[in-house]
Amino acid sequence: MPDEAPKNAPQSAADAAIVETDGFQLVIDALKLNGIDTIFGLPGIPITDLMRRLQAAGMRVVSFRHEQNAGYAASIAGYLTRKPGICLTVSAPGFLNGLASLAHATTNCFPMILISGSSEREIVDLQQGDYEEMDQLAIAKPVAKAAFRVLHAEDIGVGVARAIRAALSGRPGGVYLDLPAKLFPQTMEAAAGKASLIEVVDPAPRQIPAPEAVKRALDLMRSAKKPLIILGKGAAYAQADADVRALVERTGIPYLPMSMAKGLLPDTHAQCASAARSFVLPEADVVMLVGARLNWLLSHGKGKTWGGKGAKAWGGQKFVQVDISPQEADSNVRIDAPVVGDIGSCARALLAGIDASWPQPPAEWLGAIAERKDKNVAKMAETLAKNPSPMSFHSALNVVRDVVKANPDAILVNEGANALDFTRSIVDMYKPRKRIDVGTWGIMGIGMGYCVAAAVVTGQQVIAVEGDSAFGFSGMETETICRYDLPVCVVIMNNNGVYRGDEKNPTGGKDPSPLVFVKDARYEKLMEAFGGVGVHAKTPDELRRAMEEAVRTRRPTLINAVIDEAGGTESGRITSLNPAAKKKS
Ligand code: ADP
Ligand code: TZD
Ligand code: MG
Repeated sequence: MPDEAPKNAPQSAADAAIVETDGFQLVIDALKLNGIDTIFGLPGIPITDLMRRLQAAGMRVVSFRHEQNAGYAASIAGYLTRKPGICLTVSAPGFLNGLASLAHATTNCFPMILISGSSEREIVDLQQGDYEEMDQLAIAKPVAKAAFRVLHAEDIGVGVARAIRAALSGRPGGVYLDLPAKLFPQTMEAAAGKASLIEVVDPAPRQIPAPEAVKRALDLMRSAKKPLIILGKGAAYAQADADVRALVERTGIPYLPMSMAKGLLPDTHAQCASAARSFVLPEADVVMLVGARLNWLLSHGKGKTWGGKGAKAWGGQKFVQVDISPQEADSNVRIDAPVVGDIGSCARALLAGIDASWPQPPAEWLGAIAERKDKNVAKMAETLAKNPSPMSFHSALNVVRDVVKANPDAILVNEGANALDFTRSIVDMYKPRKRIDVGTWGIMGIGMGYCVAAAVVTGQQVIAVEGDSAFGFSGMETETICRYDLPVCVVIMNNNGVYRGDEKNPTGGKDPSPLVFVKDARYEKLMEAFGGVGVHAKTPDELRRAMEEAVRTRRPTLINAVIDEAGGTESGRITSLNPAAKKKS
């Protein structure tokens, strides 16, 4: 009875699909419109269908075994790509599992969006006991750079746009986007829905530094007798690699890379002062920080590390700080020349003021550094050449060092205590953003999530060097690595425990020490359980063969490298922060 139908009524189910859209589709369309192509998450009520439909819409959807790992994956995907990494979780418990990664992203200045489904607002607010009831928005706020909730389908475009802009602009960070279950089935007219979406224009606007700030910084650097540049992971994130390198090379100033800035210039660069770190920090007179904060990782710019007489005394250095956050300067010590802007714009502005008349640093300073470097490198070479049985951290990492050198495009994931500190100092990096690790907090648990994300977003071989304790935090994701058939080679530095494996229960009781694990655990069987390759490596030769094979075949591989259980020290290299170790010393 076509005559009786209203004029604008759909003629068929297919037509109805064309004129109407729903909340699910609008979320997908909003993300796609903004170039999001990968989602890390874990399904369940109310986002199961969202994950299915994201995949159906052509997105890469990577499904994890625990939300914390999906979240860490999203955070590092954001760091590696400068697009917000997306983590999708269910409500309350899934959201809470993802929350650690949201806080981690904010702390490390990584752009990430945690999107969680949530329960019915009215019931949550009256605390009437909904399924997975929780006021997630309120809980996310203190650890997020920004947090938003969308209640109506027509606001999805704005909600996603605001989340993306908040994650990427200025100092990047973690953003929370709360999507209540009721939002997804809401329908609206498709054309109006499409018109409501926002493609974010210039989400990370350049920030040009003020000319007078640039001049102030250059004048200070020029006057230095013992200048030093410190490169941080903000500089690596900025992807202004050529300009940062030109800044270092044209000034001729020695530089220290922070952990994740290793490789921004090759660690083998003549101006790299890593091997003389404990000499250059207290000796330098003017220090330029580029995308690095003066937090605990740099002893807050004070104390003995910096030549201060006393734990909190200023060492007398002057500081230039190049950073996108105007609030960062003076956080710990006086910053004499803050340069506020994005690293690329700042590096270019500084370079414009460095001409042929720029004085190279005094030969005396460069010579003193070279001397320390040579001595320390020779000492290290001697240690690396030893071949004890069982393997030491050094003899095992000597192999990793060679394999990374032969595969400079591989991404190195690293966590643990001794397993972290030794790797950082022994394994040279050759290219930018190839080393990803525990970051600002020194957290355990980033390992397998980082491996998955690095392999998925870059397509490169991933090599993870993991403490046996560190690995345990995310070990189940070896299944994820196998399921997606990712080129990940995990090397566990297995010393039977946290820091070392030889601690005893002081009471002589049956329980083991809280710091040790099952002796000689066969972690490699975990990878075998899911169809990957497992190797038990007791010598450097066995380790080398297994790593070379993993890189050649790109198969998921776990190598259980057996390390002397008495080889580590408590807290790795950060004994100064450990009250127990302090007491002992
Ligand atoms: P590291 O741990 O390597 O020392 P931090 O995480 O402490 O590095 O510091 C990174 C700094 O880089 C932060 O202060 C952040 O504001 C800054 N930053 C991040 N992205 C940019 C950018 N694009 N331009 C300038 N500064 C940036
Ligand atoms: N929990 C979290 C989330 N982060 C942490 N940093 C810690 C606990 C404390 N911690 C460290 O700082 S390192 C470490 C823990 C538990 C593990 C060290 O043991 P490992 O490495 O086996 O990973 P080594 O090589 O044995 O030192
Ligand atoms: Mg260990």
